[in-house]
Amino acid sequence: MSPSTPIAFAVQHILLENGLTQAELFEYVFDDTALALSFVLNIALAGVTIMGIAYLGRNLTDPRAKIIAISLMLISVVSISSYSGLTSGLTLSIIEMPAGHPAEGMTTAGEDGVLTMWGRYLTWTFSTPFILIALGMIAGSNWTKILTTCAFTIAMCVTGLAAALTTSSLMMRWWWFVISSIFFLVIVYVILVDWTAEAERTGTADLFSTLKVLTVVGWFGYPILWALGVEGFAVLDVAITSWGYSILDIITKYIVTFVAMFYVIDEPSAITGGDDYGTSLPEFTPADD
Ligand code: RET
Repeated sequence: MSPSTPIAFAVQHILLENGLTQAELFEYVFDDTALALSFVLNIALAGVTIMGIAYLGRNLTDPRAKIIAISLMLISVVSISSYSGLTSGLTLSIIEMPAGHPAEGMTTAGEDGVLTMWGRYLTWTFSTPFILIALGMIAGSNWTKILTTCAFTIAMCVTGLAAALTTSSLMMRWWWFVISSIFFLVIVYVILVDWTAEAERTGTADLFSTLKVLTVVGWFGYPILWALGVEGFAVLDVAITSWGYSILDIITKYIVTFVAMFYVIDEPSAITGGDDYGTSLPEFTPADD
């Protein structure tokens, strides 16, 4: 079967090129206790968060409050899958860096190349839209803006994946990084300008400003870590980079989730949609046949 997209082709090519078997990668992860812990801690936290939301949200009745709670839960559903992929060695590869890269010529477990956790970039494609759906709904924004940020975060993550997997040229790796960063700035703009103003009108400004700081500050950490980590200037080693991402994930996912969830469970009027929410013709009662 031929791959349908250039990204799929790149992933397939790199996987075939990678000399280590999945079992060897699995062993490599568990030989490095710090690296393994950075994955396993997140599996545990995602599990606790999923159960926490199920418990806290058990009495929710309002449809809007429920959508927010489900979006929050889906962030951790993606996360537990993402970290299971990394832990099992399924979404890791040893990738040779292009000429001129600071990690050029490095070896990992006897193989030429550096350990690349490409599963992270892939799974952010699925988790970050749920963060933005929850934030946008809390701000009281409209679906045009919410879906715009979702499209841009998907574009940001896929181009970030391309940056990590490009082995042909150093310049092209950074070019992908630049495109991804531009998409990222679109999201930051919507959060800081549009949603901040909308949250003020909606009456959720207090909660939104806490979530905004956690999200914007936390999200800026990812490109900084990418640039400093083994993928970029290689100032930080793989285990430190991995811990960095795991800590950022704790802030941008689990802490954001619980801050939002504790507000939503009271179903304040600034959050709720009422019985007619989602009906195309509110107060329309179908006639009996
Ligand atoms: C990359 C590298 C390319 C440039 C930029 C990046 C930004 C990544 C971000 C990730 C956020 C992830 C979250 C995950 C939670 O599940 C891809 C690192 C701008 C902002 C919040």
